[in-house]
Amino acid sequence: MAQFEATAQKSALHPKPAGLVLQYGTAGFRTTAKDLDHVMFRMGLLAVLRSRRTKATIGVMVTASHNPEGDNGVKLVDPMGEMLEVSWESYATQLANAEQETLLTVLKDLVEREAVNMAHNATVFIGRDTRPSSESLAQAVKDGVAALGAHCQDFGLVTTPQLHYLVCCQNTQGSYGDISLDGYYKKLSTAFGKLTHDAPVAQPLLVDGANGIGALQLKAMLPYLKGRLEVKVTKDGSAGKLNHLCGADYVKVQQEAPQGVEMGVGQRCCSFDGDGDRIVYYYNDDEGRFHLLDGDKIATLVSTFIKELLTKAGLDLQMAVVQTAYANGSSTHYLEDTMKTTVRCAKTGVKHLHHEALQFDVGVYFEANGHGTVLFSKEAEEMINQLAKDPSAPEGRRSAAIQLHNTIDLINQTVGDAISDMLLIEAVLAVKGLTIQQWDTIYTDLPNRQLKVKVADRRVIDTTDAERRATSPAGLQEAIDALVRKYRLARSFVRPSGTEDVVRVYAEADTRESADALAHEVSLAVFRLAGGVGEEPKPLH
Ligand code: 16G
Ligand code: MG
Repeated sequence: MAQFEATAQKSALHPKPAGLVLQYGTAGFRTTAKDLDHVMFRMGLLAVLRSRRTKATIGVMVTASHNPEGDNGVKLVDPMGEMLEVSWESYATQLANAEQETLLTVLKDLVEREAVNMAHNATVFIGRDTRPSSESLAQAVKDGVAALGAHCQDFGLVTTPQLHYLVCCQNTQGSYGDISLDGYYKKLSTAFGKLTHDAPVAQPLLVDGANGIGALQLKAMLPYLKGRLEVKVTKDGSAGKLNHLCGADYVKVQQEAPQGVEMGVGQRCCSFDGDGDRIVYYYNDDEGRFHLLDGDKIATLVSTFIKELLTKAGLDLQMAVVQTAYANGSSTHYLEDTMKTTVRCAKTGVKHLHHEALQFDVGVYFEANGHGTVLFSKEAEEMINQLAKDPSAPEGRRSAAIQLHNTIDLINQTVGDAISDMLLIEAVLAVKGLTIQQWDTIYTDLPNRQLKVKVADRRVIDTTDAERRATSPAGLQEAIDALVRKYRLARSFVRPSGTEDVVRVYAEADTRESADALAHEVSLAVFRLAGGVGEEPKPLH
């Protein structure tokens, strides 16, 4: 235990601001960068223990995703590229919040409870986004890893999904792909080339990189896609702030194009978020109207494509689309009633969707905000690969299986990946010969609005039914139900944010005015019944 004494001493070089208490949120810790140095050091420690416990490499990503540039955060990546196991989140919280004097005890308890063998080798992969604070915070992670005598490999500036990919490659001894960025570029670009081999090259795509790491990584990858895909990258970080008036979250929440981007009429455009794990598409029509194609439209496009291939291949595999309460009602309706697809609703947060998607042979999961991917079970992959290789299979079935095989290679199954999703969408559009306008008309979104309300303590709100209903405070759900009844095709729910100190409100209805009015009225109900602070919410119009 002498090792722990030394570790605790080194942690004094990364002091915790007295009294600061942070919660492990939906996807790790996130707050102003200046409050995170001690958290990073301690997450370095946690990653080492997790690595020893799982006997595998663990990833640590320094990023605050779509948050403002001055924030930062940290996400841990488990052995197969999944997010940190939920049961370890409380260890993370305990470590992050321990005062200097108790850190040693917290460490020892964890090691004992999880029976971590401290003699075991440990490896930690580290990645970071382009925030000015990320480099020194990544250094704090490294100090933590070193303090427990473990080895770390720093991949520098990478997207979150790239780090997930690298961790998965490492722990599968390279069978998921080569353990390098070059391996990532090659795997995806080769699959894209094969999938779109017989399709014409489309008009150029305009990509808003949110002034972040996604832009840098996409640019690095473009040479590999030469002759197959034409991309123009804007908001590439050469001017302008990270996520400021641009990026996937801005476009989705504001329902407008990134500021200062020249979009041609009808031009296909997309936006990444600050760590490259979300994507949304959009275009302006010839009347100057903005059309957003969000995660729901992406899930619809991708699941339809895969379903058609499965049918052509004659493979009887169970496919489902997993959404959250934020999914536009029209998308759920279309998937269930027109496409006859199984749809499931999960709680917000990738870990919940991912978990639900694993229940199916093929699980397509997307949050409306543009985070998502497709998971294929081992058995599904094997069936597809066998058929693709079977010379005696009828040509039509075999070629569909080959296309499915290429699709699997193009998808980053570890986690939602803006670059991989973009290539998948581009491939589907090219193969099916669809324009973005045609894709958009698959169904029409119900007008919707998202608002946030400040309350004294957002934990007073409890939800059930995948966050679609509030069970506390008393009377809130009844109030929402009564408001929803006033409008046509209406739906609304509220939930405490897992990343910000606010309560989120969602509403949709048949018209823009109704959706906005309903969102406002529900905000007022939250403000009054759940301890709102500051000024009462004002109507939108
Ligand atoms: C995190 C989640 C994202 C979710 C969002 C909700 C991951 C990797 N990311 O960014 O999936 O949509 O939180 O934020 O899980 P909220 O709780 O503040 O609404
Ligand atoms: Mg993100």
